[in-house]
Amino acid sequence: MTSIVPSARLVGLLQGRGPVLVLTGAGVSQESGIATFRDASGIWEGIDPMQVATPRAFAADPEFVWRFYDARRAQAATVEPNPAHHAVAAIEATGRTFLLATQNVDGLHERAGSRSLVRLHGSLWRLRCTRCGDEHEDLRPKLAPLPPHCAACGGMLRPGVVWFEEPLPMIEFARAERAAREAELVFVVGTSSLVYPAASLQTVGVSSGGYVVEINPVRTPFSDDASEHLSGPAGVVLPALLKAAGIPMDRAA
Ligand code: BV8
Ligand code: ZN
Repeated sequence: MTSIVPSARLVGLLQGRGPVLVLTGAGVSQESGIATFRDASGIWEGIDPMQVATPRAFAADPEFVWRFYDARRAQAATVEPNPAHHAVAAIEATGRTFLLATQNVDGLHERAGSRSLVRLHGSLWRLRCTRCGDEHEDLRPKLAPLPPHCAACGGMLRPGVVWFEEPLPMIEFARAERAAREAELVFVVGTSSLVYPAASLQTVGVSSGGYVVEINPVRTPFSDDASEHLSGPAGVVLPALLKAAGIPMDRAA
């Protein structure tokens, strides 16, 4: 069922105390000004993801790949979390059993106050040494020179993200999968549900009897399986839903 108005059942579940899982993709950062991957002016525009977001691409031309990620870090540093990020943090703040599993690497959920989260595809803000494996957070918006090198061993650093054909972090994925099995209410926000195994989590939610709500301006390959599809931008739909459920948002605008 596609609607812009949440059902009474959804409002009731949101007012309840059952476990909630929120799954997010690039669409939740779109209203912050970060282009999604696949929309018209998406981040992959003119760039084949397989040319920049794979280990082979990095091995072939690390400086080219680093220029792509350095630009994304610089942009993510200049934007702010939007009401969608704040609404997700507000649901967590109710104190009910909660987990956010995000495919996003921009760090905006963390800046909006989300704490109970797993990053399924890593983070732009973490760097990992290709020689000694040291991984650390580096919040500098511009890295120079590119590619950066390890202070400990001089090895070349790579972005701490999960590239295509790389496995997802097992502990994080297992935590998200367990939450999907146990959730009474699952939100699937701003994702095209095309990238696996992340996109399998919403289906686990459905098959485990959860009420799975998709929030997206358009329908996706998952929409037919969703319990409810709220059609609209997450930064509008989520705050309206929280208002209907009487959940306060400290930073709505
Ligand atoms: C793996 C980090 C195995 C880096 C990313 C064929 C079939 C099935 C699977 C495969 C296949 N061939 C290959 C695979 C596997 C592959 C895959 O799924 N490929 C896809 C393309 C078919 N997956 C992998 O390779 C994964 N690894 O399988 O490993 C393995 C196992 C063991 C040992 C070795 C190997 C790894 C995948 C992770 C790749 N890394 N990101 C970086 O960011 O640079 S993927 C990246 O793209 C994102 O993280 C995200 O996951 C994905 C983009 O998806 P979305 O976030 O959904 O964004 P998108 O633009 O697509 O959609 C935005 C949505 O928002 C739209 O629906 C739009 O309508 C909506 N929207 C827009 N505005 C708003 C909005 N919604 C709400 N509000 C708005 N305002
Ligand atoms: Zn090192």
